[in-house]
Amino acid sequence: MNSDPRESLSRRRFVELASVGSAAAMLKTPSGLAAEAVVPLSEAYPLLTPADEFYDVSRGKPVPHSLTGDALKEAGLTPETWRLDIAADTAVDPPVIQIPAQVEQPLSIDYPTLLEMGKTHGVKYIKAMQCLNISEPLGQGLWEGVLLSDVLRLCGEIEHVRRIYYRGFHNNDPKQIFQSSVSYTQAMETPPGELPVILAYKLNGEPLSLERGGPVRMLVPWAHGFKSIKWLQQIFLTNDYRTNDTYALQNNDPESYLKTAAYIDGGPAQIRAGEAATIRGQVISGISGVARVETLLQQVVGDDADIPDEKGDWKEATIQSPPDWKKSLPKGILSADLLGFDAKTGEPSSWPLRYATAGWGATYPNLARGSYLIFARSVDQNGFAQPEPRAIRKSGKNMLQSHRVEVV
Ligand SMILES: Nc1nc2c(c(=O)[nH]1)N[C@H]1C(S)=C(S)[C@@H](COP(=O)(O)O)O[C@H]1N2
Ligand SMILES: [Mo]
Repeated sequence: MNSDPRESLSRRRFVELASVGSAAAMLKTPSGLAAEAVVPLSEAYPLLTPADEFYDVSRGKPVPHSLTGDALKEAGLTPETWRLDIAADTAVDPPVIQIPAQVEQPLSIDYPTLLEMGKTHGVKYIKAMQCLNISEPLGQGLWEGVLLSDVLRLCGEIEHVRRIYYRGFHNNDPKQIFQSSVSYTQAMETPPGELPVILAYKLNGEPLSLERGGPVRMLVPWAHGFKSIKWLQQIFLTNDYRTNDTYALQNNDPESYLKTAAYIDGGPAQIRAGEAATIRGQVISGISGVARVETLLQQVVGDDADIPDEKGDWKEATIQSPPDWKKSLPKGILSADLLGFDAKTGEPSSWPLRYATAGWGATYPNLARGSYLIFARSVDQNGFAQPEPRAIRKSGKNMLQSHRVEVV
Protein backbone atom coordinates (compact mmCIF):
# COMPACT_ATOMS: atom_id res chain seq x y z
CA MET A 1 0.00 0.00 0.00
CA ASN A 2 1.06 3.57 -0.46
CA SER A 3 1.48 3.96 3.25
CA ASP A 4 3.80 1.00 3.56
CA PRO A 5 6.64 1.96 5.90
CA ARG A 6 9.14 0.30 3.61
CA GLU A 7 8.48 2.98 1.04
CA SER A 8 10.09 5.67 3.15
CA LEU A 9 13.54 4.09 3.38
CA SER A 10 16.24 6.71 3.27
CA ARG A 11 17.53 7.40 -0.21
CA ARG A 12 20.10 9.54 -1.88
CA ARG A 13 19.13 10.09 -5.50
CA PHE A 14 18.72 6.66 -6.98
CA VAL A 15 20.45 4.77 -4.23
CA GLU A 16 18.18 2.78 -1.97
CA LEU A 17 19.77 1.66 1.25
CA ALA A 18 18.17 -1.65 2.05
CA SER A 19 16.73 -1.95 5.50
CA VAL A 20 18.19 -5.24 6.55
CA GLY A 21 16.20 -5.24 9.77
CA SER A 22 12.74 -5.33 8.19
CA ALA A 23 13.74 -7.69 5.41
CA ALA A 24 15.40 -10.06 7.83
CA ALA A 25 12.30 -10.00 10.02
CA MET A 26 10.29 -11.12 7.01
CA LEU A 27 12.59 -14.10 6.67
CA LYS A 28 12.29 -14.74 10.37
CA THR A 29 16.05 -14.78 10.81
CA PRO A 30 18.12 -12.68 13.18
CA SER A 31 19.71 -9.66 11.55
CA GLY A 32 23.30 -8.52 11.64
CA LEU A 33 24.87 -11.90 12.26
CA ALA A 34 27.70 -13.02 10.07
CA ALA A 35 26.54 -16.63 10.32
CA GLU A 36 23.08 -15.77 9.06
CA ALA A 37 24.15 -15.10 5.52
CA VAL A 38 26.03 -18.38 5.34
CA VAL A 39 22.85 -20.48 5.43
CA PRO A 40 22.68 -22.29 2.08
CA LEU A 41 20.53 -20.44 -0.45
CA SER A 42 18.28 -23.47 -0.86
CA GLU A 43 17.41 -23.27 2.85
CA ALA A 44 17.10 -19.49 2.94
CA TYR A 45 14.86 -19.46 -0.12
CA PRO A 46 12.50 -22.41 -0.30
CA LEU A 47 10.63 -22.63 -3.62
CA LEU A 48 7.19 -22.06 -2.09
CA THR A 49 6.12 -19.66 0.65
CA PRO A 50 3.54 -21.14 3.04
CA ALA A 51 0.16 -19.44 2.43
CA ASP A 52 0.13 -17.75 5.84
CA GLU A 53 3.65 -16.38 5.49
CA PHE A 54 3.01 -14.13 2.50
CA TYR A 55 3.32 -10.45 3.27
CA ASP A 56 -0.34 -9.38 3.26
CA VAL A 57 -1.53 -6.35 1.28
CA SER A 58 -5.27 -6.01 1.82
CA ARG A 59 -7.68 -3.13 1.88
CA GLY A 60 -11.13 -2.86 3.41
CA LYS A 61 -12.53 -2.39 6.87
CA PRO A 62 -12.87 -4.96 8.19
CA VAL A 63 -10.43 -6.82 5.94
CA PRO A 64 -12.42 -9.67 4.37
CA HIS A 65 -10.20 -12.33 5.91
CA SER A 66 -11.08 -11.17 9.41
CA LEU A 67 -14.76 -12.11 8.92
CA THR A 68 -16.02 -15.27 10.59
CA GLY A 69 -19.18 -17.33 10.98
CA ASP A 70 -22.36 -15.85 9.53
CA ALA A 71 -20.62 -12.66 8.41
CA LEU A 72 -18.34 -14.76 6.26
CA LYS A 73 -21.31 -16.62 4.77
CA GLU A 74 -23.18 -13.39 4.10
CA ALA A 75 -20.10 -12.06 2.39
CA GLY A 76 -20.18 -15.10 0.10
CA LEU A 77 -16.67 -16.04 1.13
CA THR A 78 -17.18 -19.68 2.07
CA PRO A 79 -16.96 -22.46 -0.53
CA GLU A 80 -20.71 -23.06 -0.02
CA THR A 81 -21.76 -19.43 -0.47
CA TRP A 82 -19.23 -18.14 -3.00
CA ARG A 83 -20.47 -17.11 -6.44
CA LEU A 84 -18.85 -15.37 -9.36
CA ASP A 85 -21.15 -13.15 -11.42
CA ILE A 86 -20.19 -12.32 -14.98
CA ALA A 87 -22.19 -9.65 -16.77
CA ALA A 88 -21.96 -6.96 -19.42
CA ASP A 89 -21.23 -3.39 -18.45
CA THR A 90 -23.77 -1.73 -20.72
CA ALA A 91 -22.71 1.86 -20.13
CA VAL A 92 -22.19 4.11 -23.14
CA ASP A 93 -20.02 7.20 -23.04
CA PRO A 94 -19.47 8.70 -26.51
CA PRO A 95 -17.06 9.08 -28.10
CA VAL A 96 -15.15 6.56 -25.96
CA ILE A 97 -17.92 3.96 -25.78
CA GLN A 98 -20.35 4.22 -28.65
CA ILE A 99 -21.93 0.79 -28.52
CA PRO A 100 -22.65 -1.06 -25.27
CA ALA A 101 -21.05 -4.42 -24.58
CA GLN A 102 -23.27 -7.44 -25.19
CA VAL A 103 -23.07 -10.81 -23.46
CA GLU A 104 -25.30 -13.61 -24.71
CA GLN A 105 -25.22 -15.58 -21.50
CA PRO A 106 -24.51 -13.67 -18.28
CA LEU A 107 -23.38 -16.17 -15.63
CA SER A 108 -23.39 -16.85 -11.96
CA ILE A 109 -20.93 -19.66 -11.26
CA ASP A 110 -20.61 -21.44 -7.92
CA TYR A 111 -17.51 -22.97 -6.38
CA PRO A 112 -18.29 -26.65 -7.16
CA THR A 113 -18.86 -25.73 -10.83
CA LEU A 114 -15.48 -23.98 -11.01
CA LEU A 115 -13.75 -26.95 -9.37
CA GLU A 116 -15.49 -29.31 -11.76
CA MET A 117 -14.15 -27.27 -14.68
CA GLY A 118 -10.73 -27.53 -13.11
CA LYS A 119 -10.81 -31.34 -13.37
CA THR A 120 -10.55 -31.11 -17.15
CA HIS A 121 -9.30 -27.54 -17.66
CA GLY A 122 -7.19 -26.84 -14.57
CA VAL A 123 -3.64 -25.50 -14.88
CA LYS A 124 -0.85 -24.96 -12.36
CA TYR A 125 2.08 -22.59 -12.30
CA ILE A 126 4.55 -21.02 -9.91
CA LYS A 127 4.48 -17.26 -9.50
CA ALA A 128 5.75 -14.72 -7.02
CA MET A 129 3.40 -12.08 -5.66
CA GLN A 130 4.93 -8.64 -5.72
CA CYS A 131 3.41 -5.26 -4.89
CA LEU A 132 4.12 -2.37 -7.22
CA ASN A 133 4.84 -0.22 -4.18
CA ILE A 134 7.00 -2.55 -2.09
CA SER A 135 10.45 -3.67 -3.22
CA GLU A 136 10.69 -7.13 -1.79
CA PRO A 137 8.47 -9.87 -3.26
CA LEU A 138 5.61 -10.81 -0.90
CA GLY A 139 5.87 -14.56 -1.33
CA GLN A 140 5.85 -17.24 -3.99
CA GLY A 141 3.25 -19.90 -4.58
CA LEU A 142 2.18 -22.79 -6.73
CA TRP A 143 -1.18 -21.58 -7.97
CA GLU A 144 -3.88 -23.73 -9.50
CA GLY A 145 -7.02 -22.65 -11.30
CA VAL A 146 -8.91 -22.38 -14.57
CA LEU A 147 -8.16 -19.99 -17.39
CA LEU A 148 -10.11 -16.75 -17.45
CA SER A 149 -10.56 -17.37 -21.18
CA ASP A 150 -12.24 -20.73 -20.53
CA VAL A 151 -14.64 -19.15 -18.05
CA LEU A 152 -15.47 -16.29 -20.44
CA ARG A 153 -16.18 -18.81 -23.21
CA LEU A 154 -19.11 -20.04 -21.11
CA CYS A 155 -20.79 -16.69 -21.78
CA GLY A 156 -21.64 -17.60 -25.36
CA GLU A 157 -21.38 -14.89 -27.91
CA ILE A 158 -19.93 -11.65 -26.65
CA GLU A 159 -19.78 -8.47 -28.69
CA HIS A 160 -18.30 -5.00 -28.34
CA VAL A 161 -16.13 -6.10 -25.45
CA ARG A 162 -12.68 -4.52 -25.26
CA ARG A 163 -11.85 -4.88 -21.61
CA ILE A 164 -12.55 -7.20 -18.70
CA TYR A 165 -12.72 -5.73 -15.26
CA TYR A 166 -13.23 -7.48 -12.00
CA ARG A 167 -13.60 -6.89 -8.28
CA GLY A 168 -13.58 -8.71 -5.00
CA PHE A 169 -15.77 -8.52 -1.94
CA HIS A 170 -15.76 -4.99 -0.54
CA ASN A 171 -18.06 -5.02 2.52
CA ASN A 172 -20.97 -3.84 0.35
CA ASP A 173 -19.42 -0.40 0.58
CA PRO A 174 -18.81 1.29 -2.80
CA LYS A 175 -15.96 3.31 -1.27
CA GLN A 176 -14.09 0.09 -0.58
CA ILE A 177 -14.26 -1.27 -4.11
CA PHE A 178 -10.84 -2.46 -5.23
CA GLN A 179 -10.92 -3.52 -8.84
CA SER A 180 -8.60 -4.25 -11.69
CA SER A 181 -8.71 -5.09 -15.36
CA VAL A 182 -7.08 -6.76 -18.34
CA SER A 183 -7.70 -6.16 -22.02
CA TYR A 184 -9.91 -8.60 -23.90
CA THR A 185 -6.86 -9.81 -25.80
CA GLN A 186 -4.82 -10.38 -22.65
CA ALA A 187 -7.68 -12.42 -21.22
CA MET A 188 -8.27 -14.54 -24.31
CA GLU A 189 -4.85 -15.04 -25.92
CA THR A 190 -1.60 -16.25 -24.41
CA PRO A 191 1.69 -16.08 -26.35
CA PRO A 192 3.45 -19.48 -26.56
CA GLY A 193 5.47 -20.15 -23.44
CA GLU A 194 3.70 -17.38 -21.51
CA LEU A 195 1.47 -17.97 -18.51
CA PRO A 196 -2.29 -17.31 -18.76
CA VAL A 197 -4.57 -15.30 -16.47
CA ILE A 198 -6.36 -17.74 -14.18
CA LEU A 199 -9.07 -17.85 -11.56
CA ALA A 200 -7.06 -19.52 -8.80
CA TYR A 201 -8.69 -21.74 -6.19
CA LYS A 202 -5.61 -23.58 -4.90
CA LEU A 203 -2.27 -22.45 -3.49
CA ASN A 204 0.56 -24.88 -2.78
CA GLY A 205 -1.76 -27.82 -3.34
CA GLU A 206 -4.34 -26.67 -0.75
CA PRO A 207 -7.62 -24.81 -1.20
CA LEU A 208 -6.81 -21.09 -1.44
CA SER A 209 -6.95 -19.70 2.08
CA LEU A 210 -9.24 -16.81 2.97
CA GLU A 211 -6.23 -14.66 3.78
CA ARG A 212 -4.72 -15.18 0.33
CA GLY A 213 -8.02 -14.27 -1.33
CA GLY A 214 -10.00 -17.51 -1.22
CA PRO A 215 -12.27 -19.10 -2.15
CA VAL A 216 -11.17 -17.73 -5.56
CA ARG A 217 -8.69 -15.10 -6.62
CA MET A 218 -7.72 -13.67 -10.00
CA LEU A 219 -4.09 -14.28 -10.87
CA VAL A 220 -2.40 -12.18 -13.55
CA PRO A 221 1.05 -13.70 -13.98
CA TRP A 222 2.95 -10.84 -15.61
CA ALA A 223 1.59 -8.07 -13.41
CA HIS A 224 2.13 -6.68 -9.95
CA GLY A 225 -0.20 -7.81 -7.17
CA PHE A 226 -2.89 -5.19 -7.75
CA LYS A 227 -4.15 -7.09 -10.83
CA SER A 228 -4.52 -10.29 -8.77
CA ILE A 229 -7.80 -9.40 -7.07
CA LYS A 230 -8.58 -11.42 -3.97
CA TRP A 231 -12.06 -12.61 -2.91
CA LEU A 232 -13.09 -12.39 -6.56
CA GLN A 233 -16.86 -12.11 -7.01
CA GLN A 234 -17.67 -10.03 -10.08
CA ILE A 235 -16.44 -9.81 -13.64
CA PHE A 236 -17.72 -7.16 -16.06
CA LEU A 237 -17.23 -7.24 -19.79
CA THR A 238 -17.08 -3.70 -21.07
CA ASN A 239 -16.60 -1.75 -24.26
CA ASP A 240 -14.67 0.88 -22.32
CA TYR A 241 -11.11 0.32 -23.49
CA ARG A 242 -9.64 2.39 -20.65
CA THR A 243 -8.13 0.69 -17.64
CA ASN A 244 -10.59 0.53 -14.76
CA ASP A 245 -8.02 -0.22 -12.08
CA THR A 246 -8.39 1.29 -8.63
CA TYR A 247 -4.58 1.36 -8.53
CA ALA A 248 -4.53 3.71 -11.52
CA LEU A 249 -6.41 6.26 -9.42
CA GLN A 250 -3.60 6.02 -6.88
CA ASN A 251 -0.95 7.33 -9.25
CA ASN A 252 0.28 3.90 -10.38
CA ASP A 253 0.94 2.77 -13.94
CA PRO A 254 -1.88 0.22 -14.37
CA GLU A 255 -0.24 -1.41 -17.40
CA SER A 256 3.17 -2.07 -15.86
CA TYR A 257 4.80 -5.48 -16.05
CA LEU A 258 6.74 -7.15 -13.30
CA LYS A 259 10.26 -5.78 -13.45
CA THR A 260 13.40 -7.85 -13.28
CA ALA A 261 15.26 -6.79 -10.15
CA ALA A 262 17.62 -8.03 -7.45
CA TYR A 263 16.85 -7.26 -3.83
CA ILE A 264 19.09 -7.57 -0.77
CA ASP A 265 17.75 -9.49 2.20
CA GLY A 266 20.60 -9.88 4.60
CA GLY A 267 24.23 -9.76 5.45
CA PRO A 268 26.44 -8.93 8.39
CA ALA A 269 26.31 -5.37 9.73
CA GLN A 270 29.73 -5.73 11.27
CA ILE A 271 32.65 -8.11 10.77
CA ARG A 272 36.27 -8.25 11.85
CA ALA A 273 39.11 -7.35 9.50
CA GLY A 274 40.09 -10.35 7.44
CA GLU A 275 36.66 -11.96 7.68
CA ALA A 276 34.42 -12.48 4.69
CA ALA A 277 31.23 -10.51 4.10
CA THR A 278 28.53 -12.69 2.61
CA ILE A 279 25.31 -11.08 1.50
CA ARG A 280 22.25 -12.53 -0.12
CA GLY A 281 18.90 -11.66 -1.50
CA GLN A 282 16.27 -12.52 -4.01
CA VAL A 283 16.04 -11.84 -7.70
CA ILE A 284 12.68 -11.66 -9.42
CA SER A 285 12.31 -12.48 -13.07
CA GLY A 286 10.10 -9.85 -14.66
CA ILE A 287 8.94 -9.49 -18.24
CA SER A 288 12.55 -9.23 -19.48
CA GLY A 289 13.90 -12.32 -17.69
CA VAL A 290 17.11 -12.74 -15.70
CA ALA A 291 20.57 -13.24 -17.20
CA ARG A 292 22.53 -12.83 -13.95
CA VAL A 293 22.89 -11.00 -10.66
CA GLU A 294 25.94 -8.83 -9.96
CA THR A 295 27.36 -7.11 -6.90
CA LEU A 296 29.80 -4.25 -6.42
CA LEU A 297 31.82 -3.33 -3.34
CA GLN A 298 32.32 0.35 -2.59
CA GLN A 299 34.21 1.87 0.31
CA VAL A 300 32.29 4.74 1.94
CA VAL A 301 33.09 7.67 4.16
CA GLY A 302 30.44 8.79 6.63
CA ASP A 303 26.84 8.35 5.55
CA ASP A 304 27.36 9.29 1.94
CA ALA A 305 26.63 6.79 -0.75
CA ASP A 306 27.27 7.43 -4.40
CA ILE A 307 25.60 5.69 -7.25
CA PRO A 308 28.11 3.09 -8.37
CA ASP A 309 29.41 3.34 -11.91
CA GLU A 310 27.34 1.21 -14.25
CA LYS A 311 30.61 -0.03 -15.78
CA GLY A 312 32.36 -0.42 -12.44
CA ASP A 313 33.79 -3.59 -10.93
CA TRP A 314 30.56 -5.57 -10.88
CA LYS A 315 31.06 -9.26 -10.11
CA GLU A 316 28.68 -12.06 -10.97
CA ALA A 317 26.87 -13.43 -7.91
CA THR A 318 25.74 -17.01 -7.39
CA ILE A 319 22.11 -17.72 -8.17
CA GLN A 320 20.51 -20.54 -6.23
CA SER A 321 20.38 -23.79 -8.22
CA PRO A 322 17.01 -25.13 -9.32
CA PRO A 323 15.56 -27.14 -6.44
CA ASP A 324 14.82 -30.82 -6.31
CA TRP A 325 11.33 -30.46 -7.79
CA LYS A 326 10.00 -33.65 -6.23
CA LYS A 327 10.94 -32.49 -2.77
CA SER A 328 9.89 -28.87 -3.26
CA LEU A 329 6.45 -29.35 -4.79
CA PRO A 330 3.38 -30.51 -2.84
CA LYS A 331 2.89 -34.27 -2.71
CA GLY A 332 1.58 -35.80 -5.92
CA ILE A 333 2.41 -32.77 -8.09
CA LEU A 334 5.13 -33.22 -10.68
CA SER A 335 7.05 -30.37 -12.26
CA ALA A 336 6.08 -31.82 -15.65
CA ASP A 337 2.45 -30.95 -14.78
CA LEU A 338 3.23 -27.25 -14.42
CA LEU A 339 3.01 -24.58 -17.10
CA GLY A 340 6.47 -23.24 -17.82
CA PHE A 341 7.98 -26.74 -17.59
CA ASP A 342 8.68 -29.34 -20.27
CA ALA A 343 5.91 -31.94 -20.08
CA LYS A 344 8.38 -34.77 -20.83
CA THR A 345 11.55 -33.86 -18.95
CA GLY A 346 9.96 -31.83 -16.14
CA GLU A 347 12.64 -29.17 -16.63
CA PRO A 348 11.69 -25.47 -16.49
CA SER A 349 11.88 -23.35 -19.62
CA SER A 350 13.98 -20.84 -17.73
CA TRP A 351 15.82 -20.48 -14.44
CA PRO A 352 15.02 -18.41 -12.48
CA LEU A 353 11.44 -19.26 -13.39
CA ARG A 354 9.44 -16.65 -15.24
CA TYR A 355 7.64 -14.22 -12.87
CA ALA A 356 9.22 -16.02 -9.94
CA THR A 357 12.06 -15.47 -7.54
CA ALA A 358 15.32 -17.23 -6.73
CA GLY A 359 17.91 -16.58 -4.07
CA TRP A 360 21.38 -15.22 -4.82
CA GLY A 361 24.50 -14.79 -2.74
CA ALA A 362 27.90 -13.11 -2.97
CA THR A 363 30.98 -13.24 -0.76
CA TYR A 364 33.76 -10.66 -0.33
CA PRO A 365 36.60 -12.37 1.53
CA ASN A 366 39.37 -10.67 3.46
CA LEU A 367 38.02 -7.16 3.78
CA ALA A 368 40.31 -4.52 5.28
CA ARG A 369 39.11 -2.20 8.05
CA GLY A 370 36.60 0.42 6.89
CA SER A 371 32.99 0.99 5.89
CA TYR A 372 31.60 -0.56 2.76
CA LEU A 373 28.47 -0.65 0.74
CA ILE A 374 27.74 -3.73 -1.28
CA PHE A 375 25.40 -2.99 -4.17
CA ALA A 376 23.39 -5.61 -6.02
CA ARG A 377 21.74 -5.51 -9.42
CA SER A 378 20.13 -7.83 -11.91
CA VAL A 379 20.99 -7.95 -15.59
CA ASP A 380 18.05 -8.92 -17.76
CA GLN A 381 17.90 -11.03 -20.91
CA ASN A 382 18.15 -7.86 -22.98
CA GLY A 383 21.44 -7.02 -21.30
CA PHE A 384 19.97 -4.14 -19.30
CA ALA A 385 21.46 -3.70 -15.85
CA GLN A 386 19.12 -2.64 -13.07
CA PRO A 387 17.80 0.02 -12.54
CA GLU A 388 17.32 0.05 -16.33
CA PRO A 389 14.95 -0.04 -17.99
CA ARG A 390 13.95 2.77 -15.67
CA ALA A 391 10.37 3.78 -16.24
CA ILE A 392 8.50 5.94 -13.75
CA ARG A 393 8.75 4.84 -10.16
CA LYS A 394 5.06 4.06 -10.10
CA SER A 395 5.54 1.09 -12.41
CA GLY A 396 7.35 -1.16 -9.92
CA LYS A 397 10.33 -0.85 -7.62
CA ASN A 398 13.69 -1.66 -9.09
CA MET A 399 15.95 0.87 -7.43
CA LEU A 400 19.49 -0.25 -6.73
CA GLN A 401 19.83 -1.56 -3.20
CA SER A 402 22.93 -1.69 -1.06
CA HIS A 403 23.98 -3.25 2.20
CA ARG A 404 26.38 -1.56 4.61
CA VAL A 405 29.14 -3.48 6.34
CA GLU A 406 31.53 -2.11 8.94
CA VAL A 407 34.85 -3.91 9.10
CA VAL A 408 36.44 -3.35 12.52
N1 LIG B 1 -9.78 -7.61 -3.09
C1 LIG B 1 -8.51 -7.19 -2.98
N2 LIG B 1 -7.58 -7.78 -3.75
C2 LIG B 1 -6.29 -7.38 -3.67
C3 LIG B 1 -5.91 -6.32 -2.81
C4 LIG B 1 -6.90 -5.74 -2.00
O1 LIG B 1 -6.64 -4.84 -1.20
N3 LIG B 1 -8.20 -6.20 -2.10
N4 LIG B 1 -4.59 -5.90 -2.79
C5 LIG B 1 -3.83 -6.16 -4.02
C6 LIG B 1 -2.43 -5.81 -3.92
S1 LIG B 1 -2.06 -4.16 -4.11
C7 LIG B 1 -1.46 -6.75 -3.77
S2 LIG B 1 0.17 -6.31 -3.81
C8 LIG B 1 -1.79 -8.19 -3.62
C9 LIG B 1 -1.17 -8.77 -2.36
O2 LIG B 1 -1.43 -10.13 -2.28
P1 LIG B 1 -1.19 -10.95 -0.95
O3 LIG B 1 -1.89 -10.25 0.19
O4 LIG B 1 -1.72 -12.33 -1.20
O5 LIG B 1 0.30 -11.01 -0.67
O6 LIG B 1 -3.20 -8.40 -3.57
C10 LIG B 1 -3.98 -7.61 -4.44
N5 LIG B 1 -5.35 -8.02 -4.44
MO1 LIG C 1 0.14 -3.91 -4.17
